[in-house]
Amino acid sequence: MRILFITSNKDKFEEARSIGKRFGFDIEWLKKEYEEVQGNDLEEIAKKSAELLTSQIKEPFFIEDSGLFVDALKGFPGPYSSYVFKTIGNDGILKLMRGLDNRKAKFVAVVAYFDGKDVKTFKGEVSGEISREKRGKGGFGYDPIFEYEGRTFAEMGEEKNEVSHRRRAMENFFSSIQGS
Ligand code: ITT
Repeated sequence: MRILFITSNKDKFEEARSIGKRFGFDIEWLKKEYEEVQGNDLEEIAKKSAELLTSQIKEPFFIEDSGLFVDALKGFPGPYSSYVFKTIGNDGILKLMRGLDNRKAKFVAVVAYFDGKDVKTFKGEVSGEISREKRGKGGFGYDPIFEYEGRTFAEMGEEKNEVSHRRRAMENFFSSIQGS
């Protein structure tokens, strides 16, 4: 089955395509920057942003909104992950975390799918830790500082797609549409 993924982020698309392939879905990229509604809750942001897009895109599509939530920073950058990455970036996060022993963090992804009629959301989460320094050459965004079972996502290559927040959200999404 072919499904349209709307995102401006090529890395997100590549990962989604690779995950989709494992489940027999052919993910097609519609490269587009869309208006992201503001808010504190990823699920609500994804749902409302997809609903806004339905005025332009009439066929079924999905978007996906992700965020990094750091325990010791009370969930920051969370829904502001995109802005924070563009401004202070990984070095800024590492600086904020200097001297902190609680390194716990999670990545959350929410897929919002428009089936031609309604928008439904599917969530995926992965727990890990913020590393003490950037490590690894793969991945994108916060991958060099997000550690999962001893390796950063940037050190995991394709294995990231077996355990990531994106994988988990997409797995929930695929299993819900598989039977329909
Ligand atoms: P679209 O909204 O156009 O899809 P985006 O890059 O703005 O693209 P998000 O809002 O979902 O995507 O991403 C928020 C930030 O989190 C952004 O800076 C990404 O680089 C980062 N991010 C998302 N998924 C990630 C992942 O799997 N690994 C590392 N960083 C990630």
